[in-house]
Amino acid sequence: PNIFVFDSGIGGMSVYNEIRQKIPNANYIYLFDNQAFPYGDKSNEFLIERVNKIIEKVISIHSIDIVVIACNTASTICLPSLRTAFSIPIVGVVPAIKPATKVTKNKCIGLLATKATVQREYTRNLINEFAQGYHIELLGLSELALIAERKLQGIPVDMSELKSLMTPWLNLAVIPDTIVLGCTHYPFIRDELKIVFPSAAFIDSGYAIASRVHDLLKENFNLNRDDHGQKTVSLIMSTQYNQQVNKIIETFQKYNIEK
Ligand code: DGN
Repeated sequence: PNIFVFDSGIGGMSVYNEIRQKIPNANYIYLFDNQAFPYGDKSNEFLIERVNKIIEKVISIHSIDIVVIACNTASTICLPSLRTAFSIPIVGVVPAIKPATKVTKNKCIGLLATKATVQREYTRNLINEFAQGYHIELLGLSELALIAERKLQGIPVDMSELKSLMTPWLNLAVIPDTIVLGCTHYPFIRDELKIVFPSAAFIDSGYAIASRVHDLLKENFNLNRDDHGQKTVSLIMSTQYNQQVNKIIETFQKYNIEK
């Protein structure tokens, strides 16, 4: 199968890595929409139009079997309209609220995401549907995705900056014991976040998304790992060329991904 994964930046790579582990015998196309980074600051209308255009364009050039919007900010606003506009399967990434309720002991869950994601009706509905009886602390930050992007480009995370960004939670009477990484960039700074919240469990959506993609594809494709030893071919695309693009491609290569 041909799997198209995209995000505003490198965040979707955390999702891509999970899918690739689950489905090694597939062709992957990864697009980072760096021209419009960060999605977290964009209007709903902009994002809906942008994501529509990207999918339309890519599926008109490449034969794609499934689209993965590896971005919570885009998924929580675009999914409903995309599903009516396109007939190919589209999988989105949304905050893992439900899994977090299975993990928390003190019933206090933190949702860390972009400002846009924490404000979305979609997110509110997820909380109402799956987390009744739990206390949910929301923290929407625009800086964290950039900190993760920088880390993957070799710039270490400034721990005092990270700690000060987390002050609202560090000052709480009850600190969340389970933190949902509601932005696909954040798994890349999980280690640093663990230093700030040493006893918290961190939950991201990567594994669940990989399973969903697998389930949707297995109807039409033989995804058996030992099947035919087909080599994974990855095509990496960006929407703008700048100096960071080469860095990002280097990062992909570190993950053994072909150009
Ligand atoms: N990686 C995106 C997400 O999961 O929300 C957003 C990153 C961004 O563009 N700010």
